[in-house]
Amino acid sequence: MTFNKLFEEKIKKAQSNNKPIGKESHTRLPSGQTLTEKFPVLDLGITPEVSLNDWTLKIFGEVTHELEFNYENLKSEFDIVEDVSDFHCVTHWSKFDLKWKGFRPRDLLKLAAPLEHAKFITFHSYDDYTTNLSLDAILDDDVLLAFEFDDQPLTKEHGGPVRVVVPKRYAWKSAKWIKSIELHNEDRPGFWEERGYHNDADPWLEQRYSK
Ligand SMILES: Nc1nc2c(c(=O)[nH]1)N[C@H]1C(S)=C(S)[C@@H](COP(=O)(O)O)O[C@H]1N2
Ligand SMILES: [Mo]
Repeated sequence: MTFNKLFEEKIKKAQSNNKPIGKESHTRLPSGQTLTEKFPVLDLGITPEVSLNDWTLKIFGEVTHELEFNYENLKSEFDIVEDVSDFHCVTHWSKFDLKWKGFRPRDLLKLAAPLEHAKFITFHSYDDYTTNLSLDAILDDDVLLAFEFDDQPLTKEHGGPVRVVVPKRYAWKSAKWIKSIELHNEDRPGFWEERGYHNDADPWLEQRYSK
């Protein structure tokens, strides 16, 4: 079987796997979290100025085809999907029912055709922020490259023109101002992961900090 087939099977599995990863049954609000109505802004304090017209996204590293997209390419090649999901920040606030619209990274990755040993990714952002995940973690239905929030263009405070949303992990894994996705065969800690945050960041397992 070629790896493309294997990768497509991974995606199929991800499609039927929409539960939080930590627990089979769980409360909607993970332990240690408090619900907020507001949508706080949290980042390193550098807000990159990138317009949707100038924005590009690269996929590089352990892939068969390194690719570069702009918004027009994405719109003409991939489905635009809407998803409503919850958001859990490690600083203990959670927000329910955030309405995102965007592209699925797995659709882009399929075109890039990850090499067989590529098991990990790094999101690189325009503010030089990075965060890492397993490749599997970003194949789920609810993982988006979002350009709209609440039916409006994503504001730059929240990561516009385009950010990542990974609802099943603490929010620091949801890279704002996404610039590129790098695939690796070995895991590489990102900005917060190097500074003591947990590598996996499952809110239902309270994976806040590494020991
Ligand atoms: N590029 C980038 N993405 C980032 C961050 C950052 O500093 N830079 N901060 C992370 C953290 S710690 C959190 S809690 C969420 C916050 O997203 P929000 O500002 O939209 O609430 O973005 C994450 N994504
Ligand atoms: Mo955060």
